[in-house]
Amino acid sequence: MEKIMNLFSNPLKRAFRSSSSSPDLLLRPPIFFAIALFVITSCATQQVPMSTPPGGGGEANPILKTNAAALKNFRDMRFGMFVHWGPISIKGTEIGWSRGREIPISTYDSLYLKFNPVNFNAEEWIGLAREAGMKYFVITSKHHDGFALWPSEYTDYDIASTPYKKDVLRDMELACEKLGIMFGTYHSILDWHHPDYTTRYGGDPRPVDSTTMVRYKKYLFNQVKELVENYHTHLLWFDGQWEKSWTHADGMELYKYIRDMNDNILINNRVDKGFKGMAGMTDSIAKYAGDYGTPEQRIGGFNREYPWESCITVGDQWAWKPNENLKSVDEIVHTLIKTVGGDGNLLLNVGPMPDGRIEYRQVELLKGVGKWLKVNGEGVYGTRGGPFMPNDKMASTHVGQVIYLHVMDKSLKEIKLPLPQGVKATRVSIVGGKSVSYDNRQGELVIRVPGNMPDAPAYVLKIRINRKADSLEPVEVK
Ligand code: H79
Repeated sequence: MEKIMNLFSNPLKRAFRSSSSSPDLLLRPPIFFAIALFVITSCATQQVPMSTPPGGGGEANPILKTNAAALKNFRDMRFGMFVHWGPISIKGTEIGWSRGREIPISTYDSLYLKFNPVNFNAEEWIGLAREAGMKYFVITSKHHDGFALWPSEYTDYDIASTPYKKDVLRDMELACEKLGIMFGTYHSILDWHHPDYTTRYGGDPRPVDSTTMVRYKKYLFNQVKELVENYHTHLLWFDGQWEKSWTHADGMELYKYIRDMNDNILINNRVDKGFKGMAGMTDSIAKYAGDYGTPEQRIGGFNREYPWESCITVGDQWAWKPNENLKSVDEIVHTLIKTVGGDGNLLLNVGPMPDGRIEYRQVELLKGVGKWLKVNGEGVYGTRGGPFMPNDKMASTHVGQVIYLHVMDKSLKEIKLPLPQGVKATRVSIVGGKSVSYDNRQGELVIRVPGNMPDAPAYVLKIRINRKADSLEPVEVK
């Protein structure tokens, strides 16, 4: 975003500087201003294209399109922190899913009476997200277990009824605002705890009455309104839309309800029924509501048409699990590279402990990713994926006339990249460092990798070419 803002504001600054430093400003003919205005507006429109995104409110709301500016901002951020947290962290089993399975329902539903995260410090969490190079934050305001992480007017099954009592969601919202991280909320549509929700799970014996879904929807909409109006959530990450209790019409209605309250909010595709399987994309974007696709526990396929974000855990589980197997810094960086190389965002999940702290091992892991991004973030933020499609050795991103080649396979001595006729490199360097030697050959660019590359999960080559990189068709590299 910073980069884009700079591109956007530089011509303005230049124009204002040259005019304000001139004593004869008022004597200049109007043509000067006309030219200046033309330069400003044409630069701005060239640098920040605002084409109509494909998503929106679904077939019931054909003119309600995804907010293009909000989507662009979201895509430019590329990397966010997902947090799954609640009373279940006391048991260390999976949030939502372990209710009535590993943990008996009555035990699960009483855990909140012991939830007392005395070491919780929102600024530590958000500060860690920032140090990891993340630009946005999404917290489970409510998971499938129905517990509300804020003092909700509409239920007593919430943070206010715990021994801790304090409004942790408010703290997170304020910490995000203070530290410049976008605040978002994960909210489960299904609610296996609520009496009016009409699908039961985990052997829950309560009878269902299909007419009560009307009441449940009211409850859900009211809680969403609290998140929008009282907590200023910028992103609603819905989940649990797949059960028969929730319909396509309900999805479109909820999408419109939110956009009518605040047009800048982004809403994922799980608000509606278009989301199919964990590949996470929407079948018919015009039919179903949602602004972007949500591949889960996998890197999405290369796709520059429909925006997407992969959500992936640092360990095996969404909520905290003691002694969990964690991924390595290399694995996370490679996952990020392949994701942005496919033109997606990465929402990396951590599960804090029941006392409110994030486990030391997870902290170290995130800091390691941040260290890499501090050097190489130029090739991540504000970029788009391609033209070289991601594989296990490398992935690419681009901005303007620059292609960033993220190389994960450090054994490569020479890299051959296919380029169309007439497209040539004019400079190749290591991001933040020295030039690299290369040859423009017939239909390919050959880069000779220097011997002493930095010891990092990947290195990034900055390849300047003689035209805009988004004019190149995506291509596979061997
Ligand atoms: O909130 C996280 C998951 O709880 C939720 N979406 C992410 C963001 C989710 N929705 N669907 N699924 C997860 C797939 C369900 C997988 C399951 Fe299992 C297999 C449920 C029970 C067995 C693995 C083990 C996941 C939960 C327990």
